[in-house]
Amino acid sequence: TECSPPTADANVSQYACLRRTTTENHNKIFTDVLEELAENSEFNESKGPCLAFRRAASVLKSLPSAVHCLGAIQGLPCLGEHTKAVMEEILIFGRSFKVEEVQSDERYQALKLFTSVFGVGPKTAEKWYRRGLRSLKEILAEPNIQLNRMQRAGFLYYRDISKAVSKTEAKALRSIIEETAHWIAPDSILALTGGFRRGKEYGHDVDFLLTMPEMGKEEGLLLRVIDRLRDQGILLYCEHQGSTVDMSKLPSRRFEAMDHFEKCFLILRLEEGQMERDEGLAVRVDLVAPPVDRYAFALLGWTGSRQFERDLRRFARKERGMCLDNHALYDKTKKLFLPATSEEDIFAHLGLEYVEPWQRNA
Ligand code: 8DG
Ligand code: MN
Ligand code: MN
Repeated sequence: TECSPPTADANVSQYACLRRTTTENHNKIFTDVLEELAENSEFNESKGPCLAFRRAASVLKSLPSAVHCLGAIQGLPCLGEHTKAVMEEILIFGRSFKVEEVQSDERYQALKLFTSVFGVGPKTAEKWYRRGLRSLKEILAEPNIQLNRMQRAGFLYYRDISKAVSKTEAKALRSIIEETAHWIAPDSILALTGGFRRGKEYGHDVDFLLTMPEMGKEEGLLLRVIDRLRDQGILLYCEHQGSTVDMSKLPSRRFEAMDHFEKCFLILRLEEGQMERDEGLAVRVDLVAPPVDRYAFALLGWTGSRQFERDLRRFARKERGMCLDNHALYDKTKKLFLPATSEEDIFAHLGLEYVEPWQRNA
């Protein structure tokens, strides 16, 4: 068949922060497979291949149309030999044998299932797999397994929190938390972040930032909000982490490292009438409380996507000699921190055109 002209003339960047990626993905048949292969590589601790598959999927998500032949991806960045082989299978057979092999693998199935439980990471999942455990039922029936508090909540609310949260439900939660925060501090600021800020219709959780317009006034606010949510009877689970922000430190290199803001990982209950469903629903909520002078960095960092954030940091480091994380931007040449009161400021410091949140679905 005749090949459509290469997409490559669009001059697609290797950096997600130089691409615009909306939620409209024209190449889902490829990216779903590539992301599954990335996850499998992650389980096998193959960091290189994992990153390669994620980058490839991210590039394909940014394309304005579907790829119909291999010629169309010529010259695109981040598409290696493995990725091209997978894409060729899908183009010719309509399916990927490589991913089917992964999907039928017992270890992959078990690790995917175990890590779908809130509080269970790849390390714990691997440990359980090595003990011969294969199902969630088996884990709960195994007397020698000590679950921590988060994992117990993960199992207890598994049915609800493994379902996707809708935008309507996210907005209902936003109203509840905002009302609670305003009841405590009328000038407090609550912002929806994460996938819903990027315009996604569904998410695995709902992410918020909470701050005060005056520096230092945010101290103690998060704990009071949590107490109030508890009093209202909608707090099902709370893991609170105090602030460990140390501003003398340079921005961290490792993206996967958690930031140092005060935060809590919650499970909240949405009641009937607050959503489209006919029964109550347990929902995962992340609530982060940065001081206002860090707000722009926190907002940029928590809006995601993860791939967009990774590339923003990589771009800062490789192309600008700067170090970016959720707290700050540091210019290594000038040896100074670059302040910002908005996301636009940060893009400007980096010499990047502003990318709207809904264009960051890399
Ligand atoms: P989803 O919930 O719909 O699955 O998508 P998401 O909203 O994009 O993912 P997320 O896992 O909720 O993460 C939102 C952003 O927050 C993402 O860009 C990564 C960022 N993030 C941090 N620190 C941390 C952290 O400690 N844990 C998690 N889970 N995410 C973090 O900056
Ligand atoms: Mn989220
Ligand atoms: Mn989250």
